[in-house]
Amino acid sequence: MHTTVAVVGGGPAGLLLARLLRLADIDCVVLERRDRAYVEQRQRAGVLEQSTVDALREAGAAERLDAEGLVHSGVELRWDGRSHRIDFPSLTGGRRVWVYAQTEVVKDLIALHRATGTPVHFEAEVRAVEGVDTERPTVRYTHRGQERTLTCDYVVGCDGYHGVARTAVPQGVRRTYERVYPYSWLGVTAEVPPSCDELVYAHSPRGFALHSMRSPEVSRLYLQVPNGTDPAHWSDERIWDELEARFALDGRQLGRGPVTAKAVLPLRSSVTEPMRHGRLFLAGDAAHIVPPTGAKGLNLAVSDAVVLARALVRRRHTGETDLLDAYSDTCLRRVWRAEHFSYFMTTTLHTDPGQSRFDTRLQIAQLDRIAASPHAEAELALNYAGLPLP
Ligand code: FAS
Ligand code: PHB
Repeated sequence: MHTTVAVVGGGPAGLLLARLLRLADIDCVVLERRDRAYVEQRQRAGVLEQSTVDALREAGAAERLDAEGLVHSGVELRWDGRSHRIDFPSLTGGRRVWVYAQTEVVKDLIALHRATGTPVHFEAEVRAVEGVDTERPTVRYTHRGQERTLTCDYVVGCDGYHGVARTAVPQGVRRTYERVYPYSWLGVTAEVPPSCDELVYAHSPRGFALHSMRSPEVSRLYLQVPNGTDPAHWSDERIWDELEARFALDGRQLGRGPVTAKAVLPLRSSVTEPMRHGRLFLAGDAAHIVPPTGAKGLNLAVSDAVVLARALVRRRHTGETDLLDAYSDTCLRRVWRAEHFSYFMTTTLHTDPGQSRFDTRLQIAQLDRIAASPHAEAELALNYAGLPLP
């Protein structure tokens, strides 16, 4: 088989890229190693920044998002017995965020591909990406037990942190920057109405906690736990007791209900440069990972897909490769901004097991500053609601 663009990975980056290429009549094939059910139910991100919502609308993939997504105009910070709400529109010129789970974004994109016939092959595991320095790269994969080969004009690695595409960038060319955090998140889904209208990020001597949601009936919560934590050691009662202690909701009880899912997520920052080598492009988690404290992971994947699609369309329509040649630098400027913001939110709000009382006072001083300074507040709001696409 031959196609113009071979897309490795059927997560948000790969599925949106394929949708944008389809709209521009550029043929592509998506190869996804998992089955559709697995990809559609995999619990991940929950917050879409303004640019992501705009991009999904332009891709014709936002009908359900606009009908069911929860529009949020701010977030609440809690620390040292204090609470402060950050308003987005007034600080960002009208930008907001939407709470709409990544699982739903993926379902919406897959439904569009099934309706329009874009070849998205599930249970198709890519084994190797070769010839990226030639004009005809080759992707070798297995599909339902059969060894197969796909040649293409361009190959895009959208295969996440554990994917293979990144390894097609020669060792001597590839630069990796990485930081592993000394704590993880226990992510919890519970059949109980959220106890708050907007997200609450809590700094506590007991550890970080985040109250998010999936719908008016379903809460999504996170709490900082030691690396290597076994979720089986966290009963529903222990989860709710610990969350209540960390949120310290003055007088307000945290609504409790059955926990329907719980999993431990290690926190990591990672960037692979360059995001392009020859005919190979990297997008999304295949190129960069952020700790989810800043809610940037999914949004960066969308941004990469939009920038790359724009470049491939320009190449198709004009023969110009200037946007393709600038792809890596264009994306990395936004990636590193998001990396810093995610690092800032993580290190300001989490209690490192070994941190001193001095470190804790610095965190409290930083949070006090955000509450006291419209400039510090605006910097957080602009980063959280998301900067305009490049
Ligand atoms: P993805 O990892 O979503 O998709 C990559 C796809 O490639 C997968 O479907 C995989 O099966 C496929 N693949 C891998 N190797 C392949 C191969 N060899 N052949 C074919 N296919 C292959 N972000 C937030 O903003 N908030 C959160 O709360 C949050 N929680 C997260 C929890 C977890 C457990 C993880 C891992 C990530 C979380 N993230 C969160 C980040 C997450 O949302 C990612 O940023 C987002 O999924 C990135 O999308 P993609 O780049 O498409 O990568
Ligand atoms: C989520 O709802 O899953 C979520 C929201 C905000 C974050 C991380 C996760 O920072």
